[in-house]
This record gives sequence, C-alpha cells and structure tokens, in this order.
Amino acid sequence: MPSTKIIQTASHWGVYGVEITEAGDIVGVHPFSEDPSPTPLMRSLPDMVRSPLRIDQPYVRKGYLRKRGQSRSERGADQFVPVGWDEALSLIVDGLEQIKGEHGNEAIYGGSYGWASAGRFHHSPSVLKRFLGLYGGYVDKRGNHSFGAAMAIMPYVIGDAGITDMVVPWSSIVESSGLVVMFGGAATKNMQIEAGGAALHENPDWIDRAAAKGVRFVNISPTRSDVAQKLAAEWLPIRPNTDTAMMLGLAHVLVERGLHNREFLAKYCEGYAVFERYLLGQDDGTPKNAEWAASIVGISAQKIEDLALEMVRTRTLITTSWSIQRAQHGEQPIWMTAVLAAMLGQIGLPGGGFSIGFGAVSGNTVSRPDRIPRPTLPLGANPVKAFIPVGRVADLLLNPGGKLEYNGGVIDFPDIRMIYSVGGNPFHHNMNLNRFVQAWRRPEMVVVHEPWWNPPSKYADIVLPATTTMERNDILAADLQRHYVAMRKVIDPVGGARNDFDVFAELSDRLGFGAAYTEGRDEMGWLRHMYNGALEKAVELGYGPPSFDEFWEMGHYEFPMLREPNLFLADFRRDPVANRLPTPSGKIEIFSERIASYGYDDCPPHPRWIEPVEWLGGPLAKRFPLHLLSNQPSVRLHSQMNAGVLSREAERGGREPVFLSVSDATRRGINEGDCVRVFNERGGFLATVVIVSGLAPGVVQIATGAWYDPEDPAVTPSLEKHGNPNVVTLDLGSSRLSQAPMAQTVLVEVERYDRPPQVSAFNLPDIDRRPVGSTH
Ligand SMILES: Nc1nc2c(c(=O)[nH]1)N[C@H]1C(S)=C(S)[C@@H](COP(=O)(O)OP(=O)(O)OC[C@H]3O[C@@H](n4cnc5c(=O)[nH]c(N)nc54)[C@H](O)[C@@H]3O)O[C@H]1N2
Ligand SMILES: Nc1nc2c(c(=O)[nH]1)N[C@H]1C(S)=C(S)[C@@H](COP(=O)(O)OP(=O)(O)OC[C@H]3O[C@@H](n4cnc5c(=O)[nH]c(N)nc54)[C@H](O)[C@@H]3O)O[C@H]1N2
Ligand SMILES: [Mo]
Repeated sequence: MPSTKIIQTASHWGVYGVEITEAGDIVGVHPFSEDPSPTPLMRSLPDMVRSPLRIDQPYVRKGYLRKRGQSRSERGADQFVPVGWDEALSLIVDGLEQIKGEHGNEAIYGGSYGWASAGRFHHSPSVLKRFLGLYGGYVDKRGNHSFGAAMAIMPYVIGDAGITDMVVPWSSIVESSGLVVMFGGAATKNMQIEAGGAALHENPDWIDRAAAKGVRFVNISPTRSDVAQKLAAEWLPIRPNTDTAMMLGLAHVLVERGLHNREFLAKYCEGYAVFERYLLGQDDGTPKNAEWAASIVGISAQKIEDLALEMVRTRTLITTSWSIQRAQHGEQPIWMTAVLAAMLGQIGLPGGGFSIGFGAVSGNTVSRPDRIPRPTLPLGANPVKAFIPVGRVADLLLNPGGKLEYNGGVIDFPDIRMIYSVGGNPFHHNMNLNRFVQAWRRPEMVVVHEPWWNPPSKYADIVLPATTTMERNDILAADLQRHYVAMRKVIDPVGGARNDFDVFAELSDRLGFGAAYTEGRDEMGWLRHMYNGALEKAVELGYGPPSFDEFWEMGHYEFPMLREPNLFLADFRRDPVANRLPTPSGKIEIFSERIASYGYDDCPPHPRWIEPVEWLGGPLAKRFPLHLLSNQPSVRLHSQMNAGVLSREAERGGREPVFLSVSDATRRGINEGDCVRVFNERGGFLATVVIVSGLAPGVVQIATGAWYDPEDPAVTPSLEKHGNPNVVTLDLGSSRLSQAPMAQTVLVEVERYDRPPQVSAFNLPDIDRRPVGSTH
C-alpha cells in the first residue's frame, strides 16, 4: 500500500477530506468528523476533478478568431481552437478595450449570476466584479433566482429583504409547535446544501426530535416526498401555483367563525379592513370561502375547514417554500403567508407564526450565534449604475434601448456588447432557453471561465480553464453557518487551469491597475488579510476566534452561542412601538399604500388570488394538460456535478428521469423507462419516464440541472436531448414589482418518443487543433 494523506476541503454540500497518494492520485473521500449527517454528494467532485471534461487550456471559438463579433450567431455551434494563455488574455484585453472605447462600460454585462463554489476568496463572481469595477464598471444584476419575488415584496410587508432569516428554527418547533403547515414542504434533499458551504448537516437529527415529540406536520404540495417520511406528514396534494387561494380559503374560515385574532391585527398590522372586504367578497361578490378555494386548489372544502379550525386551536407554524414564489404573481403567496399567520395572531411566539423557505438550505432551520463577521474580499465600487433584475437578462440582451417597469420605477436597457460570465450556468438558470440562446448571440463578445466543458463554456467565444476548490486554498464562512473552515489545496491545478483571481490579476496588470487589484497580496496573503479583518470585528462582538495561523493549523473554528438569538419577529411582538418595523406604518402591512401607488394589476396592494397565465385550471390546459414542476435536484447542485458519479447513476438511459403519475402515463400509453418528449409552444426536451405515486394528478416533475444539449445547436428552436426543463419554461417576470423568474409556471404535454437521438451533453466540443489559416 502506498502511503496516503487526507487533506480537508469544503463545498456548498459539506466539509470533507480527500485522501491522496504521494503521486497525487485520489483514493478516497472522508466526511468531516464533526458532521452528524454528511451527504453522499461529497463523492462527486473528487470523481469529476480529473474528468476528461476538464478544460485543459484556453480556447477560442474559431469564428471569433477570424471574424470577431460578426460571427456571433455561430456561438454554441462552432469549432474551438486551442490557444496559449498569452494569446487568450490579449484577445480579452483587445475586446474589452475596443468595446469600452466605442460604447463605454455600460456595454459590459458583468452581473454573472451563479452559485460558483464555496470559499470566501475564490468566489468567481466576486473576483470578476472587483476586476470590472476597477476597469470602470459594468451592468450588474439585482435580485436572485431563489427568492426574487419574496425579496421584492417583503420590504413592503415587514420592512425587510433578508429572506433567509425569516425562519422559526427547529428548536422552537420541537419545543412549542403543535402543528406545522408546510406549503411546498421542506424537502430533505435541499437541506444538503448551503450557499457558501455547509459545515454541519443537522436537519436529520432535528427531524428525529420533531418526530419523537409528536409534532403534527401537514404537507400542502403537489409532491408527497416534499416532507421527510419520518415526520409522517398528512399530504394534501395541491394544484401547482394555487397556494394563495388555499391560504385565502383558510383565512375565510377563520373570519366566518369569528376566530381571527382581532387584537393582533389591530395592534400589529396595518390595512386589515380593506383586505377583509376582498376576502369576504364585499366588492366583487365572490367570498373567498372554502368552497371557492376548493374549486381552485383541488383539495376538498371540508379539509380546508378542518385544517383552519385545527390551526386556531393549537400553536401553529406556517411555512412557505421558496419554490412557491418562483411563479407568476409569486409575491402573493408570500404576502398571504404573513397575513394568514397574522390572522392566527401567533407571530413572534415560540413555534408559531410563519417561516419563508424553512429547510430550503441546510442552515436556516438552526439557531446560531448572531452577527458572526465573515472574512470578505472587497468588491470595490461599480461606477456604472445600470442594472437588470436577474430574471430579465434575455430582455436586456435582446432589446437594447428598451424599458422595463420594475418596483415602482422604470429601467432603461443599455446596449450590451460584451458578456463576462464566471461561476454560473446561464443555460441552467435562465428560462425559455430557445429564446435565451438568441439573446446570448446578440453581443459581440462572450468570455467564460469554467472548469469543465459544459454549456456555458461551449457557448463562449473565449473560454479559460478555471481551477476547482480542490486546487486552491480558501476559507469557508457561510452566512447561515457557525463555523469557519480551512479549505486546503488538495492537488495541483489540473491541466492548464488557473484560479479566477489570478486570471483577473493578470488582466488587471495588462490594463494598468494590477496593483490596485491585488493590493500586493497573493492567495495566502489575502486569506490572512480577510481573516484578520473578520477576527477584529469578532473580538469587538465578544467572540474569541484564534489567530489565522492557529485557525489554519486547526482546520476549523466553531463560534459559541454567546446569547440566545432573537426569534423571528419576537422583539416586534414584545414591543411594537420600540421595535417598530421599517415599514411606513411601522407594522405588518396587509395593505400597502406604496404598492397601491404603483397601480400594478399584477401586484395589487393587498394579497389576492390572480390566475397565472399557465395553470391546470386555465384555458391553455386544454392543449397542454400537464403542469411541469422543475425542482432542485437531490443528486447534485443545480447543474454542478451533472457529469459526476451520483448524477450519472441517477440518470435513466443517459437522460434525466421525469416523473409521471400512473394515470397520466397510462392515458398516454407511456411505460416506465420510455423516452418521452415534454413540450409546449416554446420547445421540447427528452427525458426518461419514471412512474410514481405521490404526485398530484396532472403534475409532471423533473429536477433541474441536466446540461443543455440541443439536437442541432445551429438551429433554434432545437429539441433538447438530455432533460433540461428550461427549454419549455416561460421567460416573464413574476410581476412588475419583482420581475423575478417564474420557473414553476408552465404547462406541457408529454408523448412517447421512439428512436431518440444520442445524448451529447458529456462530449467534448468540436476542437480544431490545426493552426488557424491552414487549408481545410
Ligand atoms: N427550471 C428551473 N430553473 C431554475 C430553478 C428552478 O427551480 N427551476 N432554480 C433557479 C435557482 S433557485 C438557482 S439558484 C439557479 C442556479 O443556477 P446557477 O447558479 O447558474 O447553477 P450552477 O449549476 O450552480 O452554476 C455554477 C457554475 O459555476 C461553475 N463553477 C463552479 N466553481 C467555479 C469556479 O471556481 N470558477 C468558475 N469560473 N466556475 C465555477 C460550475 O461548473 C457551474 O457551471 O437556477 C435557477 N433555475
Ligand atoms: N440537493 C440540492 N439542494 C438544493 C439545491 C440543489 O440544487 N440541490 N439548490 C438550492 C437552492 S439554490 C435553492 S433556491 C433551494 C430551493 O428551495 P425550494 O425552492 O424550496 O426547492 P424546490 O426543490 O425547487 O421545490 C420544493 C418543492 O416545492 C414544490 N412546489 C413547486 N411548486 C409548487 C407550488 O406551486 N405549490 C406548492 N404547494 N408546492 C410547490 C415541489 O413539489 C418541490 O419539490 O434549494 C437549495 N438546495
Ligand atoms: Mo437558488
């Protein structure tokens, strides 16, 4: 046996040790000893880190070498030519200088959305923004794909956009809740992940404790598996996108019986009276009662009544998942969650009130020491003020000079000539990919850094090979975690890969601001500097983390709980005058004058049921009778590690599995294992059928994250072969308030697809290794 050593690194899905031989061969993966429930996902990156899909050196799209931007329509359907680092960086500098010279910094889109990888220093979108900021600025994005609608509405409702903190933790549930009503559940698969890095996975233990305590859970979701089996939740299969109607039905039962908490509403809320007129149907003649709700949501009126009565009788927590607001009018169910909880009057009490996104990630369910400072790389200023709500990037690219209503104002679209994208997969996170591909082909230049040959690199003009976490040193210190973890370099950079930071350092140097970019620090210099900055603040707050050298030596540090953290909205409940909310009334706003002043029919001034453009109760369901839900994957993080061992094992026939219920499959003559085409007017994708129970009728489900793989990239629209749902999703904003993406509002039809084409998602692109200019 050759001698081996174990080196600790970390990821969004956990901390782990990689066992390597002296020659650097990876022989094993070991969970973090402190982690009570490590996830199997940690096998994936070591499996992919030396995959043949790693990009071994810089490449340039052939058309770009010959004709620059004139060849942009060939992006994604062209050959690549290998070039040296020097040439690649010169091409980038030339492109940047030309575009900035002719069109100014407003022509550069640097919003670059994406989860990238864990670690506070080598966070690729941050190192990009620091670079572009020093270069004179860039058009940035605003909001996110995760909870964009919630983030837009909650400042009006409770004066806060900090969605990840709007959670009543497990400890409070186990101690005090009698009933937890979960809209969209709290899928355990999602608790594997933390933005910035999970350190400990504590949810499984808490689930055991809640089950042992006998807390009752109700899962209102199209999918039974959205709540851990151990919690023995009652499942109420709801039609997708109708949660607001369900909540209104529950609210109506309360008012009808005089069970709403009038004292709470008067003391802590603003505008209940106007909302009540709507609820009772005093102006439109439609009371939003249980029968009304039942006809929309597909759950019986009796059930709705029983549940409402149970909710008043016991300490009840209402949780609403982020998925529910990733839909048209996604602001409404979030707002209505707060209103329904206000009507129960338990907001701010232990185990009561409401939570947004409970368990969507690993850390938001667990109480932790507050205000832990994080080592931070300063982004610097961005002199360009133009921005785009992140879901509307295709509009920005397609309509230079266009306008967009947003959050009470109007945005003017600049004319984007260049995209610089690192750490995200636009062919994963954007909707309506057939349209998006056209948008992506508008600018003159697209630069991408990626570790792998995946869709973003295949659709670049210039692609630079990036290192992964295993090839560099970093610090894990995520917002919802109480640990700092040393992420140590496990192996040398694979092939010709370089750290994103080092690439931007060299580009900065060539552009004349290298010293400002690096401030004279290298990787370890920055880690030490960033750590010391956080250390100083931590000490001021009464914490005592070790010196950088001790920390690096020890490998991790856990912040102690100095004081019990405040329960969500408990201070406000205790004293609503001293702790008034930062809303105009200082209270929870059930009616918002400010939203009223915008006059948006797609985001009215109090919560309301508004039919989405596509849903099972609408006219389009005649042509496309199935609602497609594209949830987060259990075996990977978005599109990351789609080519890794876990995700490959979960594929069927080389494609992503799509889940259908027995009745929907039988009606279409579809059998388990069949290849099907899932389609609507926007496009279609192929996937392999798995037949399940536990899905509401008329609901089809597929996880996101299959690498986009069009049958003919030169043609748009093209059939997608691998199971990427975003070729059928709708690219519209949730409302004019948030302009958030709405992946979960989409109807489709499904049909058997015999003789499907071969999947090519995990093939290398077409690479021309002959010198440019040679005869062909
Ligand atoms: N249909 C549908 N679509 C959705 C959603 C949905 O529910 N349904 N959910 C949405 C949500 S909530 C989100 S958050 C988005 C997620 O969308 P993204 O965050 O864009 O998805 P990822 O696959 O995490 O993309 C990260 C990319 O960064 C690369 N990368 C990782 N580390 C590094 C690095 O160090 N350097 C560089 N240069 N690159 C690196 C990875 O290889 C990968 O390609 O998707 C959205 N899209
Ligand atoms: N393993 C893993 N975990 C992850 C991620 C990942 O990629 N992999 N991504 C992380 C990210 S970026 C995010 S934002 C969070 C997202 O967290 P969520 O948005 O909560 O996660 P999803 O899996 O998209 O959706 C959860 C469930 O909501 C249900 N649902 C969908 N639409 C509706 C609806 O209209 N009504 C009701 N009642 N239910 C509905 C679906 O059945 C779905 O299974 O997850 C995080 N966790
Ligand atoms: Mo997300």
